[in-house]
Amino acid sequence: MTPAKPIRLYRHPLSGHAHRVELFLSLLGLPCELIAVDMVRGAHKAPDFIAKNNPFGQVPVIEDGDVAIADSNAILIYLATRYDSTGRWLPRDAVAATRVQQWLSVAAGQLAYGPSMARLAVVFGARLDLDRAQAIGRQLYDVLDGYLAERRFLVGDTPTIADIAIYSYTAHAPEGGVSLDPYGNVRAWLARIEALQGFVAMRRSAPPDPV
Ligand SMILES: N[C@@H](CCC(=O)N[C@@H](CS)C(=O)NCC(=O)O)C(=O)O
Repeated sequence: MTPAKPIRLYRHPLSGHAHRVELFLSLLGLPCELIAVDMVRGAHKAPDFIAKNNPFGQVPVIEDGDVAIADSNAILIYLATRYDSTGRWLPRDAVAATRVQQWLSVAAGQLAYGPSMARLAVVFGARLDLDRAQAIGRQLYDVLDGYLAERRFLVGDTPTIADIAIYSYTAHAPEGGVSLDPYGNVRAWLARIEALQGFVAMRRSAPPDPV
């Protein structure tokens, strides 16, 4: 199934949350229109943007016809449920679907409060506890590296939206001073995602100066 009109993705080019949606749209081969949200000028808090089912005024948001959806993980669920007829990206089996959700929770938890926030501090100068964010990142990758030692993807033998949700901020973790050098299994998993047909990268930001 394909949408009648291109899906509109409201995003910022340096947002990993938005990138995970852009990546998944591309992997599914769905037509889309990328719309830049001028976050510097506060366009994400404008009433018309909040009115897109987006109560927190954040990117990303998609519009698919008259359906507007905010929150990157919610968008991944929507796109997989609506457009992936194979059921590969979001398995229907109860246990596999639950395992996917487990990683979506990590994406909204440790990944958001760790590598994503560390990058927010370093790249965008956000005033937050960088040491704590970096420590959460290292704890996350200590676990993830062990988990991936025997696995090609996070759930099952083929990629799911769990991999997409964890990918973007992990690939860009070094920009927040969370090095992936110690984590060979994580780096091999990133490479497997980057080898998928339809992969699109997120623009890199300069890594922090070494301390
Ligand atoms: N839970 C949201 C988080 C999205 C998010 O944090 N977006 C950031 C940009 S990466 C944002 O819009 N920040 C502005 C704000 O929170 O006011 C999701 O998964 O989409």
